[in-house]
Amino acid sequence: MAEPIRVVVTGAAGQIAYSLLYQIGSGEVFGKDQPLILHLLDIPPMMSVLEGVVMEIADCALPLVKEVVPTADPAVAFKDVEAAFLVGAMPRKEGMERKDLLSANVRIFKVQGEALDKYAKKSVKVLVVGNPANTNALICSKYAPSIPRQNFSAMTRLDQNRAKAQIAARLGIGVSAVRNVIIWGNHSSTQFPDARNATADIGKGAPVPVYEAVKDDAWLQGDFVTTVQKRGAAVISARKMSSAMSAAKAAADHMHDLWFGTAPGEVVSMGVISDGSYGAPPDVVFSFPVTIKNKQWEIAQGLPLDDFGKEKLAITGKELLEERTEALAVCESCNL
Ligand code: NAX
Repeated sequence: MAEPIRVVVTGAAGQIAYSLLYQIGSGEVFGKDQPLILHLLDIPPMMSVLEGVVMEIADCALPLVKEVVPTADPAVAFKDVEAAFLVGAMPRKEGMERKDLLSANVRIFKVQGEALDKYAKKSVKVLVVGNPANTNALICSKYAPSIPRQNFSAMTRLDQNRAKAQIAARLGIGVSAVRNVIIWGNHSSTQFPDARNATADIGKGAPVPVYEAVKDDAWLQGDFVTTVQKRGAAVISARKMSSAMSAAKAAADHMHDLWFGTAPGEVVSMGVISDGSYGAPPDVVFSFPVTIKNKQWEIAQGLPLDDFGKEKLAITGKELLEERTEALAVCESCNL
């Protein structure tokens, strides 16, 4: 059997981690023959809750899990890790301004960036889930200069999975029959779920473009987009808690694809450092369609983007630039 790899999950006492840890431990992310040492980071007041999570992992009797390291110390949490799920973040509290939220998170992701820089393997793959995920990933990478910027990504896979499920339901087909729906931009309500490049296998020979199969451009550019953009709020309103099971599944999908690559002809969406492709602002973490090979992503080039799409990309790009300006101002004003 292979040597165990060290994998850290932050926010490990929270609700997303509660679903995610089982998926990692059961081999769904890194493979069924990859032993694991799980590092679980949370804040000091959550240590007793974390103890319960550790007991449950033991009680799952997962053969791949060789050791569990619960801690409140980033130096321990990030030591020699090869994969990092940064789930823990400061949640938005009632009456909190975006500025305050950004400021609290800049501090968290600075500390974690520095700890990754100092203690993690240089090849570590870092997935940021905690919101505002794109800008948190940017800040984390800024404070980890010895780790390639390529190795940081932010999660928009939940949005992609939501978009895919909406189209499959509309066409009355299975989710795996829908491919290449793209999420552009920020993981926020300005994101652009785009079906222009997507295909659907509707059981009549080769897959057809989703626009042809749905035959309702107004829906694809209207209700479909807003449903995906507002899905998180809809789940909160129904469940009184934010998406957790689906968020954990998406985090597992994202890291799995980083590890094992994408299928031929398939693109997946993730927030990665922008090189200005498709007119997106450079040097923000922007969700693009990517292909992955040998654990490296590449932005898929040359995909069609109409005027409607370009307009949507401009809106979400502008929001990311504003977030970056505010986050960097926090770094400066606090001498971080
Ligand atoms: P919970 O509040 O259930 O758990 C968060 C955990 O993080 C808590 O246990 C908390 O103590 C811990 N934490 C806070 N600061 C920490 C720090 N500095 N170091 C380590 N741990 C720390 O939230 P949960 O529902 O699990 O959501 C976690 C994050 O995911 C939130 O920021 C949320 O907004 C974000 N989401 C991101 C999504 C995405 O698609 N990118 C979708 C789902 C989710 O909304």
